[in-house]
Amino acid sequence: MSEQISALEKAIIEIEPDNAETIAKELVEANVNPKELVTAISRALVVVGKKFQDEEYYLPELVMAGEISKSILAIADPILKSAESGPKISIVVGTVQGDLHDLGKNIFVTFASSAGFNVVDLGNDVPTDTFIEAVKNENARVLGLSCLLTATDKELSKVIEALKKENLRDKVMVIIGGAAITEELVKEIGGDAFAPDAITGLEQIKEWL
Ligand code: B12
Repeated sequence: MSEQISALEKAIIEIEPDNAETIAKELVEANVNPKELVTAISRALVVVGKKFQDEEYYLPELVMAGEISKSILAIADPILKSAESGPKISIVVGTVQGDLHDLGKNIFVTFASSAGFNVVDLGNDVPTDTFIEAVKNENARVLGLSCLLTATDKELSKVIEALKKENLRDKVMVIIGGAAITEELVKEIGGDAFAPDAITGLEQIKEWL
């Protein structure tokens, strides 16, 4: 079993979707420990993320690794569901209102889910009220906002102001990513961290919690 786990990690790292799916199916049939499976995906994604940061891998590999992980998680869904135990830390994520870009946010969602977080993905073009409702309902510890258009960056301040108004600002850490975002902007509008990429974002969240 541990050899197969290593083979699965290698297939993700080397971006081999067919191979990864075959191994994942075998592991599920062999009743793999779900925690071991998720940890393996996570470890592989960390390696892929490092390769991306070191410019050994580029965007297509990052996207593909995310897709492969998603399909493995889908294959493993039955055993993952049966293994869910105890309260999980919730992260609410979405792309701000007016912005339809969601590829980067989706990569982050895959990475964070693979790391074992309960990720509530609100999709794209998300109005402020929807973010606020979800933070409340999910008792979220982290709110992840994605924004790729300079035309929609005012939406970020709207969300942060609404969190303050609802007395939620102290309860939730706000991390923001996307092509329109800079560290300075995040500071200026009162966010907690800028995520230049999904892996760095996830590392920051793990540091917080
Ligand atoms: C693909 C794309 C599109 C696709 C989006 C498809 C989709 N489903 O997402 C389509 C064709 C729909 C599109 C439309 C438009 N686009 Co466009 N698009 C892009 C493009 C080429 C790539 C974006 C992308 O997916 N990158 C890949 C992902 C993986 O990277 P990423 O989003 O940055 O995400 C990473 C990090 O930022 C971070 N991250 C992102 N979000 C989050 C969130 C959290 C919580 C965390 C932790 C991390 C994180 O992690 C990710 C992975 O590491 C960019 C160019 C660019 N350089 O970004 C333009 C770009 C963003 N688009 C642009 C524009 C102008 C538009 C349009 C207005 C064009 C038009 N005239 O219609 C429309 C707007 C539509 C709308 N209302 O949203 C401009 C924005 C300019 C600006 N400063 O405002 C850009 C920069 C192109 C340019 N140079 O002009 N676009």
